[in-house]
Amino acid sequence: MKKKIDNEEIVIASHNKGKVSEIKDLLKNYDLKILSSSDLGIEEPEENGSSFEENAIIKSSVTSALSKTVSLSDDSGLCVNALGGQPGIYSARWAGPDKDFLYAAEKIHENLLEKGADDYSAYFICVLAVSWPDGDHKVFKGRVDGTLSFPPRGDNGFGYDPIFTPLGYTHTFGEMEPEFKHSISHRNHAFNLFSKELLIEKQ
Ligand code: ITT
Repeated sequence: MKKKIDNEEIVIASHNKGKVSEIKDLLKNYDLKILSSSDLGIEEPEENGSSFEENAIIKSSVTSALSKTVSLSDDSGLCVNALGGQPGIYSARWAGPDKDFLYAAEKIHENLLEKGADDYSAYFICVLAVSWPDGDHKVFKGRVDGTLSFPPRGDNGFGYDPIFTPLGYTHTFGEMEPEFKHSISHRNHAFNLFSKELLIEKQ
């Protein structure tokens, strides 16, 4: 079994500010020095895997090898059932080079309208990968189910949050207080598995 990650440096292998801020918040009760790829000038590796797991491992292993510290990555995305799970691992790419998520949301809406879909169900997936400098790694997966609605609502969160309402709620993630979203999100579910196995809470 892998040693717990405690009282040490950890690099979040991400260039996405929204994600980094959510992960920092989730890590706040642990005795860790948290840096991100951007802080260390580590460039984004090419995400050429064919699954969330493969892409998460690419990001954490490259970052751990370069930083020589433990690295935590997050590969996540929105899967729309009526679109056969798209955009899925291509969620960031659907927003184009300008990372315009209103454009990506519109593209999803257009695709649903073109199909004449009446099923607007969707889910977010988050795979967290932890890599150690010795080459070892572990992955943890979380999911949250919900429904899409258009036009987008709410300025909180990031990415597809303004079009996603989790099951059992009436507000989109974009309308929820960040702390509340963090407590029910796909990222939180993956994080709970990760923290239970590998972290020690501060006394
Ligand atoms: P890094 O690879 O640098 O971490 P990225 O944005 O390229 O950043 P991904 O490849 O994992 O990350 O793309 C995931 C996309 O899915 C992300 O850009 C968001 O738009 C979307 N996404 C993931 N989690 C989300 C969340 O909690 N709320 C809204 N959108 C989310």
